Amino acid sequence: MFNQLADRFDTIFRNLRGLGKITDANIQQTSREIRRVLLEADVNFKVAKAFVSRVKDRAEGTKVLKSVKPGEQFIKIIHDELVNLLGKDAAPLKLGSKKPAVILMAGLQGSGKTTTCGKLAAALKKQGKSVLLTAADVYRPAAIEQLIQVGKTVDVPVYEQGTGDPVVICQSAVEEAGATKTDVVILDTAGRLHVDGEMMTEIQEIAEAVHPVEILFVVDGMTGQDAVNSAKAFAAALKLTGTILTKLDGDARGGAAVSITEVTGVPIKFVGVSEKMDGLEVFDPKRIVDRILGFGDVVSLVAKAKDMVDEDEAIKLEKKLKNATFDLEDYKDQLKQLKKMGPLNQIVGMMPGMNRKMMKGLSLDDRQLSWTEAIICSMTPEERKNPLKINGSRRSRIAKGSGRSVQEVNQLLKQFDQMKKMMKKMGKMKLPKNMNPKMLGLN
Ligand SMILES: Nc1nc2c(ncn2[C@@H]2O[C@H](COP(=O)(O)OP(=O)(O)OP(=O)(O)O)[C@@H](O)[C@H]2O)c(=O)[nH]1
Ligand SMILES: [Mg+2]
Repeated sequence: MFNQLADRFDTIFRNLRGLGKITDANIQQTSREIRRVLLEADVNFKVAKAFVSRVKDRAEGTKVLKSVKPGEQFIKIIHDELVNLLGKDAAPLKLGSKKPAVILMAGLQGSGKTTTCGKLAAALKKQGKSVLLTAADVYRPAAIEQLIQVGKTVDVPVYEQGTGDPVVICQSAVEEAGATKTDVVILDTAGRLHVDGEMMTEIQEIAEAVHPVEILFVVDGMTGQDAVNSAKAFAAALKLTGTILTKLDGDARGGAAVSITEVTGVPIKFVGVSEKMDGLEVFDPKRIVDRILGFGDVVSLVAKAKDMVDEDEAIKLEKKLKNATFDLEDYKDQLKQLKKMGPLNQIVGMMPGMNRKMMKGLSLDDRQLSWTEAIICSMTPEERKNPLKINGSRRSRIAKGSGRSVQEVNQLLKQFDQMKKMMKKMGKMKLPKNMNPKMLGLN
């Protein structure tokens, strides 16, 4: 997500960092570059213009500050203004106290509403809430069946009446949820072309009939400027409370994300990052900007690790690390956990100091994890406990058993040895914050 923006800002910053002082010429040049980067990333031109002028104003103010590192100051200004542009603070769902809380999903055809209904239901369920999904898309033939499937996947009930009146269906669903003391009702509505006045009227009627606490505009993040235009139309028709940007796992240039908050006046609440039901992330402007600007995103990384890694296991592991009794068996378990967290380049991209340029030099082959695992699996339990025992003939046996080369076995053992030494030194070390690709034998 935002690869292109990240790369470009990286270059601008590299030039800025070297500056001994900020001059008018620097400010002019950097402003021009930022404007170009934003436009190339498909940021709305009005938004880009306003942004650059804010950055310029503030940078001109710092000229007189004669700070020690003016370049760094300039970078901080860009950082802060980007955070402001993206909405400043994370905006969680506000479900209110009335039960059931109704969430209405609105958006263009194919924007990801039905998928996102499932993702939200799964997330709410994880928080201990009961959820009822509602099939209010009665126009597209397979829409109801699709939501039923989604409901099955996340194990949440689906309310449907076949092809009735969507307003009535939504009202009945809310009544049903009231009777069964369900916490949240999520309404999956039909996709519409925003020029379609009839469909717009229908969703307005639904909103009036069931008083949603959240009206979420779901928009395909890949569509760039079109996303901004449709956002305007939906914001005019409905009292939106937030936006969900989907498909940011693709090669979205990020322009929609950067422009849409300013255009709609409502925060981006979540972003969709995969087709799967766990592919929804809370949108936190500061963390996203840190990621774009290559400052790392430890919070997301830890949140991700927390979700995926068994807490007891993590505590056990931490103890072992502290006492340096960590062996290859533990290492193998650790690789398994890491594999669960998702593609490596995504994870490493969240690490502080690991910007995309640096990652390019790193061979982040997910298969590497499996190969390392295969090598460890070919060792005897005794060897895993005590890797020092693994002599030349054992090494070639392990290589044969795992289908990898002796060289790779040697490399793994060497890295593991270095890692243990490092752990002894560090003594007090917390995972996963300090998890670093070197330790995992990835470079
Ligand atoms: N890669 C990726 N694909 C997504 C994401 N969200 C949705 N999709 C895919 O986008 C396509 C459309 O998603 P739907 O959820 O059916 O969209 P919809 O808005 O309900 O579509 P209509 O009901 O036709 O208006 C599906 O193939 C989804 O799998 C996402 O965050 N990432
Ligand atoms: Mg749908």
